Amino acid sequence: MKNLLLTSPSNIRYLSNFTGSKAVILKLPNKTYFFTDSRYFEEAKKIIPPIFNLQIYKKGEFKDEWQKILKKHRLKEIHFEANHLTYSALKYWRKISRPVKLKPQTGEIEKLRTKKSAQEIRLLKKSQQINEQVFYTVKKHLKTGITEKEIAWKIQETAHKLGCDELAFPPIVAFGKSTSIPHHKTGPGKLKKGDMILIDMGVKYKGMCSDMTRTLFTAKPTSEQEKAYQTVLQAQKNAIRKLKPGITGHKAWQLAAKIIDSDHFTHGLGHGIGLDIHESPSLAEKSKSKIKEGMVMTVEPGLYLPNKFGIRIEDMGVLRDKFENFTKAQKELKDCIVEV
Ligand SMILES: [Mn+2]
Repeated sequence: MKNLLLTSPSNIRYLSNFTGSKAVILKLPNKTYFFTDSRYFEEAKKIIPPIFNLQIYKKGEFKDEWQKILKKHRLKEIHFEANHLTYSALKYWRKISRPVKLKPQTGEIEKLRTKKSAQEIRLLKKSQQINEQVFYTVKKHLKTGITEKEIAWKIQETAHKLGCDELAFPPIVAFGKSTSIPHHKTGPGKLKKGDMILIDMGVKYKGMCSDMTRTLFTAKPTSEQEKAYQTVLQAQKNAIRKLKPGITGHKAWQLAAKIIDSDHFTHGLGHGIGLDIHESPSLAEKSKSKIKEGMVMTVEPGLYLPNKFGIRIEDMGVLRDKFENFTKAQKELKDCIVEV
């Protein structure tokens, strides 16, 4: 096993439960060090599992502590997290670690994170339950004249009231034509009678993210809209029904892509979710990674007609021998028409 220098907050939290802002883990094959400064001593002592060798240093004395450990283990090289270290931070680490070589790696800890524990699954499900409570509360505020930003703010406020840590990502709220942009930037647009509405939202509860998208109608859908909606819904249901352990991310994507014309389905089918909103595996056209039992993921096909409208329906759940859906929010077309 490699010697790992871990600086990603999510990876640190995953291994140690620590949520403070200042910590570094040095993971060696037979010993794991946890470095934090004296401000976090009390918290670290309480929550860091005993397997960690806790190294508390005073401000300004980290370098000496670090070098002592490198010498003690006669390390030759350490692998840093290429996706989680800035260039200037790397220069610092190289300087204080000399003559030990620093080499990049990606995914060592992320790999462990793909299969969720029973506790993580419980929290992810709970996170999505709260997300739906937020959604149903906010839905009542959909009235003509309200702006996308005001709805986004209601989501934030309601999540806070319901005890969430924070949002999992800034919500996407799109009215009318803006629904045709898959990642529309929530703006000042006002809701008009007849607009379609797309809301993509997620909360963080005890560190765990949720993610859901619903597309709503404020008037009877046109036949084009209805046809598009039923296509996306059918594609999503087909994927949910047929997801099973062992298939590749590509195969999973195809379950929906063969139903929606690929010119209009312009993104992946879904993604792993956990401490981070986007984790492995990727359920996408070019993904060769296999989906496995115990992984928690989203299923979110979409269909976008530029300058007209867009539709996305997103649920999340855990893969057992089949996909167990956490998302209960209604998605049949008749239940997605709102009075504004
Ligand atoms: Mn998503």
